[in-house]
Amino acid sequence: MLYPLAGKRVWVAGHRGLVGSAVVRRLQYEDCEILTAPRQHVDLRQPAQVSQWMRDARPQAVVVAAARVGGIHANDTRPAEFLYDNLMIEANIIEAARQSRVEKLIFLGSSCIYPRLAPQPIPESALLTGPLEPTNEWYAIAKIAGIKLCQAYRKQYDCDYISAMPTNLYGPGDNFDVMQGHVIPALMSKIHRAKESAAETVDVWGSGRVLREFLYVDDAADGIVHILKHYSGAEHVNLGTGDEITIRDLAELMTQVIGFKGRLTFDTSKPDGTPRKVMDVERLRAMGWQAGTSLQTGLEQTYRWYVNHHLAEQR
Ligand code: GFB
Repeated sequence: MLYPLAGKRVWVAGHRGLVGSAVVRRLQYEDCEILTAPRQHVDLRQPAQVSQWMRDARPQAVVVAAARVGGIHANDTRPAEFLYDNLMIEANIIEAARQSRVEKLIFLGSSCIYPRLAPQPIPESALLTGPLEPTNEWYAIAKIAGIKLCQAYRKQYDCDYISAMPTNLYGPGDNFDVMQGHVIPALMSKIHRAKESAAETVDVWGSGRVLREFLYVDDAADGIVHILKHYSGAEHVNLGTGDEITIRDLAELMTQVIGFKGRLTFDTSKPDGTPRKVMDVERLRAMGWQAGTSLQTGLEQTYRWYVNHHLAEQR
């Protein structure tokens, strides 16, 4: 192991989000001290607040899980927020980490950093080899800048900062808003409501023919901790399952999990986004890690959380 976490002070930036909260859950199994920054005191887009927090908290390792995120519609309609907020968050954390001599930092990006028509499965080497998918190029550019910041700080300052690129994530703690969320939480809300109101149809965006890869968030957190401990290199590492499914098959699987008996309709006035996006995960497998939760099990666990926590808290 290159970087044992035992006895370390580890800051999870973005601890209330989907990924950050899962990383906090996962780190409880390491013998480390978990640090989280209260949102009301630290706006991660403000450089002075971030460096002050870092000086006070003195983390030795940092997981950059904080980001402005959302599904295809949110990305497509709020480009300035997705570009500005993500650039500021990552630049502030990485520079403050250097100032405070953080030993190890892992920056989290996304599979949308790759060209729209990248070879499939997508190897890490496909970065910056072609044009991006227009619906999420703003987010992608910010995440590519994050990878480059880690590489630049490694090259110029010898900082052990690494990057991991998770594929589309889902699970407990996701954003279930039907307009802003990603496909799994948005469809879960829609299909559940359709079941409750005995509606006959559910509207699925796009053609349903595009392919996506999905990783359960607790698997993602396990992979992130594995990479943090075992990897120290300039190139980013893909984090996924290597499996893919069409949006139609995903939606059908979700109707079974949720118990909805009606029909699916496809709204082709909504964007499809990238036609296909499955990661080449050989580098991660060579490090001795692979995902353990099947899509069916992950969806069942997410649905249970949605009903027992998300809906229960709204009542
Ligand atoms: O998850 P999603 O919003 O993001 O959409 P991307 C995936 C696919 O599901 C698209 C379709 O083809 C959508 O048209 N889809 C079907 C739906 N029904 C729905 C629905 O009700 N809601 C949503 N949201 N989609 C994101 C990027 O791209 O991937 C982010 O925008 C990020 O920046 C993330 O990189 C990993 O997979 O297209």
